[in-house]
Amino acid sequence: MVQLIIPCYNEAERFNKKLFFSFVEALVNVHFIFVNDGSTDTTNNLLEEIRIKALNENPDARVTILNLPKNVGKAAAVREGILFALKNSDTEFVSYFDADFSTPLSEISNFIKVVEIDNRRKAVFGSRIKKAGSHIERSQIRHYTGRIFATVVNNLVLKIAIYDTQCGAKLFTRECAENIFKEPFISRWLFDIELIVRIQVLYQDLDLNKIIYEQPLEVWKEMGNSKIRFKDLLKMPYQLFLIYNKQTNDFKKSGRMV
Ligand SMILES: Nc1nc2c(ncn2[C@@H]2O[C@H](COP(=O)(O)OP(=O)(O)OP(=O)(O)O)[C@@H](O)[C@H]2O)c(=O)[nH]1
Ligand SMILES: [Mg+2]
Repeated sequence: MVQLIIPCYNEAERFNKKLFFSFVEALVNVHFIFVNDGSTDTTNNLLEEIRIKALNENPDARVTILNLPKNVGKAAAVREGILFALKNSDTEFVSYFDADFSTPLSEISNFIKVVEIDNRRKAVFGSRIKKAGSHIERSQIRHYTGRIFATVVNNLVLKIAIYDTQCGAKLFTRECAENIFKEPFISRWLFDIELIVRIQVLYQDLDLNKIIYEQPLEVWKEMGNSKIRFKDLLKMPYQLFLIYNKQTNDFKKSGRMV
């Protein structure tokens, strides 16, 4: 079974219920875990309404709401959701998608396909590649800043080519998730990079290109009302430095120098 975590912070206005229910019918064997991260609006009521409607429409629907008493940020909220999901012995895959559905939930089927087709794959990342045949609607400024960010991170920290580290849609096998979500994250918004670093350390004797698969998304739409604040952007270079340091230490501890 796939456990799909959706972190929600003050999503009462932005959350598109119609869109959510249009996906739900097609997704069998998916357990939705909404993590309400200390929202101060009516997100709690919205999620409860969704849960009841989903059950009314389909008694087998699986929707869980985790209410965190205070706001801990996306990284910690996703981690809470994943740790909760891993307690279920039926869990084969865990995944997280943003609540604005910039990545449509229907993409999850492609994620599962690519991981099932090759059992060396442990992680699938949605990748916003603008190419013929895909519909990636992203503002020019975000596209270009994203490309610069990815290039810097690839060259300085990861030393491998990941086209899109920051896409909010990812899936992991149980075995991988049990390891990489064990420890809390350093950063609120760069935890995707921390996850990649943890994967590098965990599978250091294997070919990382076979472990991580980037799935080009068919559709991705920028939804606006981003919750990343300017203050968060300013913190990113220092957080990247901390992640880099931690990576070096973790490799040293495991006997490998970078
Ligand atoms: N748990 C938690 N989730 C948050 C917080 N802030 C944002 N989120 C969630 O993180 C996800 C992404 O937030 P967005 O505001 O869409 O981020 P974005 O800047 O639009 O990022 P892109 O969509 O990738 O461009 C959503 O599911 C939010 O609800 C927070 O403080 N805590
Ligand atoms: Mg968004």
